Amino acid sequence: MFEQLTAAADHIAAATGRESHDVALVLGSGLSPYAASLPGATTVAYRDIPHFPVPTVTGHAGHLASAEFAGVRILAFAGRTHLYEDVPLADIVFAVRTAVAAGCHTVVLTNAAGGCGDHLGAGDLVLISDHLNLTGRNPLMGPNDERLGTRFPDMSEAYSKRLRGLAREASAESGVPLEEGVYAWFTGPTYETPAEVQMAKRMGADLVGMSTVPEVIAARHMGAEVLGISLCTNLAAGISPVPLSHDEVKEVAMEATDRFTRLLDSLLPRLGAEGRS
Ligand code: 8IG
Repeated sequence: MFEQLTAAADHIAAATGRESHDVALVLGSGLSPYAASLPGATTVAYRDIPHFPVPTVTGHAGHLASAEFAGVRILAFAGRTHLYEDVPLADIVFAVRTAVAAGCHTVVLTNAAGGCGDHLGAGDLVLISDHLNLTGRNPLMGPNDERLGTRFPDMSEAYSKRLRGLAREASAESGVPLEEGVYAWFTGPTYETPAEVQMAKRMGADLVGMSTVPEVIAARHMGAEVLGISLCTNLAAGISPVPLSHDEVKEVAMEATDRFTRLLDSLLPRLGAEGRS
């Protein structure tokens, strides 16, 4: 794994002409257009990066973009791999691990998710304050490579308080409202039953989704600071009066792209100052 990550990070450095990057940005369903909107971005196809997994689901792209934005070197990932593709968890976290190997000290993970918190509605952007891993799986299961991180990583502040403060500043500056909530990770690919949504809600979840948590775990394992932002594209099953559809999700995501872009444009310049190598 370590050698594969090094090879992938070396390829990205050569292909982008940037020997190191500062901030990784993983773009969720419908949010990938942001990668192309970064000024002067150089794109690299996942399939050209050694050992890099290529996602299979429609609506998920498969490339990264490298750009320098307000002095911050950003590696933006359009398209990710999910547990429901039945691939090894090592593949699911490969992109985030590569980004940290490529120098990123900060990892911003975004996703589209269902909302079950009483304060949430479709279209809301939500700062993830913590998570519930309801899959029974963990990307760190198996032998631990001490070159990547410790056997038993602390998760008491998986989602950095400091970064959440910066996101709040970006929200105030950009005028883009930001809610806050706990994200529960399910395997998918089915959406939840109404009973499962009620279970998650009573356990403390405000959001339900199929990604992000393994990437957070891997990024924390490697010592990166993490920020998570969900786009609540739908009220979760049983809370919404209508059945969930992937088309509805895509429609809400498109409507939110502009707000999301304004928030990130204000946020990213705040993420560069520390830890630059
Ligand atoms: I978008 O309601 C989106 N992704 N698990 N449940 C789960 N994942 C989702 C949902 C949802 N909406």
